[in-house]
Amino acid sequence: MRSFESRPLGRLSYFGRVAIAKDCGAPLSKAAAWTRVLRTVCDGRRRLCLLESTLLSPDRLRDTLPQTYGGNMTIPCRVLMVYPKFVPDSFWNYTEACELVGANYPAAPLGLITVAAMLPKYWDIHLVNRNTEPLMDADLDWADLVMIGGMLNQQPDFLYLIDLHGKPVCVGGPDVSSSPHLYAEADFQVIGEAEQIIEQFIATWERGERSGVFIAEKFKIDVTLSPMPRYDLIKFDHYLFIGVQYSRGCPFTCEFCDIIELYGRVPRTKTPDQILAELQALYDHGYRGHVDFVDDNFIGNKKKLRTLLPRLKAWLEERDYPFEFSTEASINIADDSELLRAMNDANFFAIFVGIESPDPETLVQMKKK
Ligand code: B12
Ligand code: SF4
Repeated sequence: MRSFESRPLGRLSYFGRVAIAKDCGAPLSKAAAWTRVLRTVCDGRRRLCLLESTLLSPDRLRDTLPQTYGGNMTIPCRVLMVYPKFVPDSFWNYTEACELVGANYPAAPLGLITVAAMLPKYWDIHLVNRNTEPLMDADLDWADLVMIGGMLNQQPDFLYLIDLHGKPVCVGGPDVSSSPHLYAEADFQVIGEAEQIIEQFIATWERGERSGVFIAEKFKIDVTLSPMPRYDLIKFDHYLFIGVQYSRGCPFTCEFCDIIELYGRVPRTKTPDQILAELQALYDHGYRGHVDFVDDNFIGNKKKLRTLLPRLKAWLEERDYPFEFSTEASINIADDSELLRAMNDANFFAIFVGIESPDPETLVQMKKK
């Protein structure tokens, strides 16, 4: 009866019927349920698991499980997510614009909060954006694992953070994916879009291993399966705007741009329902105002965009226009007045356009005729 399956049980533990509950004496709000399978009976059609549940305080749970089961259990993990400082004096810090409206930095770290949504629900996550708030020793002391992500202009601070505290560090994001060799000192590297490989990292961590490199197959992520970002982790009043991502990838090939290397040439889009759910989440968290569609090229797939825009318009109307939108798109948007009108109707007030070159030959090379 007491024979015990030693495979990871974390996800199993929330299903099935609790047979025996032991009291650890801690108040319920401070206790965590650790449930294990005592016996599995299978009649060919159904599987019945007899579970034993023990209430332990979170600290005892953390201390007890790895010793008892050789690390072969899913246990809570305290994750400190850090967004490194951007280099000072970058035009893109929009320092004066931020000062004007009392924000600390233009945009929230959407990559990190998207990854946060992929981590097990029983992991605790604390996010520190070094561009908006200080990173305290207490944050690092608290953490079991530090996860850092960022882009090229964060590289100096990113590299500094890797060695800061001797805690295991997992790195990812665009700069790590572009230049993994620079981040070789990190214990774990997640290269590419995380949706496909984060499970491998989690499994490795939960097996008790403390290093690894995980490489996503390029451009294979179905973004319709990307989870709802953890908007609850960000402090809205720190930012000029909040990002939402509709698509990844761009059909052009501007030679200075990392997009096609990082996200591919075939734009992959989320569904209208998915985008409206993300906006609804922002709305429910109380956010109002400027939302930026952080797509590489918002009009990369015009056909699909045309189905999204009327839905966006209707959604805004029903809620009395809580958001106004901006985005990035290639200049050929200027040829499509119908699309521009639909974007205007959906409350887009600004489109960021890059003029790559005034030279027609160069434009032809970039597939921009
Ligand atoms: C919005 C945006 C901005 C915003 C700021 C965003 C912010 N949060 O701070 C603004 C407009 C200010 C900006 C500015 C710049 N940006 Co910018 N920006 C973007 C853009 C369009 C979207 C970013 C985003 O939110 N993505 C959505 C999330 C979900 O995607 P993601 O971050 O890639 O995250 C995924 C993976 O990378 C991974 N991941 C991410 N983080 C982590 C962390 C861990 C631990 C793990 C495991 C995984 C992981 O998992 C996620 C899910 O798959 C990207 C392009 C892009 N498609 O991402 C460029 C991009 C990041 N920017 C880039 C650049 C170069 C710049 C500038 C230097 C512009 C310039 N040319 O001068 C400036 C620098 C800013 C500064 N302050 O100095 C490059 C970075 C290239 C690189 N190799 O690092 C990109 C990729 C665009 C490009 N043209 O190549 N940017
Ligand atoms: S159009 Fe923009 S996103 Fe596309 S390749 Fe050129 S610079 Fe990059």
